[in-house]
Parts: sequence; C-alpha cells; structure tokens
Amino acid sequence: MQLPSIFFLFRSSRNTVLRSATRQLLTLGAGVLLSQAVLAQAVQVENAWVRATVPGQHATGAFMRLTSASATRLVAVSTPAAGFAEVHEMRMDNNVMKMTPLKDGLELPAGKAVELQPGGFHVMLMDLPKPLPAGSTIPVTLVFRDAKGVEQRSEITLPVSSKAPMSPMAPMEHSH
Ligand SMILES: [Cu+2]
Repeated sequence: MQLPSIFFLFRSSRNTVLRSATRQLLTLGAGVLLSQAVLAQAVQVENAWVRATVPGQHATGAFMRLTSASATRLVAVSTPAAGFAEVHEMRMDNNVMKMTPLKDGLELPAGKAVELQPGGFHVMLMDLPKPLPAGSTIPVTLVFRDAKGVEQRSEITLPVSSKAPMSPMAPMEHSH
C-alpha cells in the first residue's frame, strides 16, 4: 500500500507551504511596519526619472525633486543599473558648462524642495553595463546623512524616459 506515504508527502508539503506562507506574512508585516517607520521621517522623492540611453552611451543623468522634513544631505546613490553613481552639480564656468561631483553631498534644507534637473544638480550614472531603454525602470538607493551622522535610505524605482515626465508642479524653464 502506497497510501500512507502519499498521505505523509501531502502532509509534509502542506506544512511546508503553510510554514512558508506564515513566514511571508510575518516578513510582510514587519516590512509594512518598517516602511511606515521609515516613511515618517523619509525624504520625499517626486518626479524622479532617468534619461534613456542609446547603445554605446555609458553615462546618463537621473533627476528628481527631494524634500526633507529635517535638514539632511544626499550623500550617496547606488543602482545595479550603473557601475557607480555620483551627485553632480552643473554650472557655467567661463562660458563652459562644467559638471563636478559634490564632495559633501547635496544639501537638503528642512522643508525646502531641492530640484535635481537637467542643467543643474543631478545624479550621474556612469559605467552603464547596458543601455537604459525608455519605458523601462531601474531600482535606485538614495542615502541621506544628517549633521548628527544619522543615515536614512530610500529605495526607489525610477522610470527611464527620453524626456522629463509632465508635472503640473514642475518649474517653468525659461530661455533668454
Ligand atoms: Cu554629471
């Protein structure tokens, strides 16, 4: 008779399923609690996007609006979509547009929106292992550190696009 062993198999697999379901629920619960705790003090990220690349292009920019409830700095950015990422500032220097990494990170004053946008502050993604086509997304980790050295991390998903997404809140770009 094979029945007892089949029954045993059924039982054990059912238990395994139940155990893993319970574990997933617990993990989910802990995850929700954790994200709520983080959200309470997290830096608000809006209108985030990455400029799409063409084959052969190994660097691109990521843009977003950051608003932190308390004063902090964006000190590091990482993503599996790039070999490395830096926070850059772009400005005119003797009529030449120059990009330089912000050594101390990007200052985020309390309650003030800071724009990372084409032509200004931006996140530079370099050493791209493969092109980033429009319509795809990439995961990005933002690391913030305040004056006391307290770190916060934001895991976000950025849409890849060939131009800035439409936003009623986006500042007008004026050409003179
Ligand atoms: Cu740059």
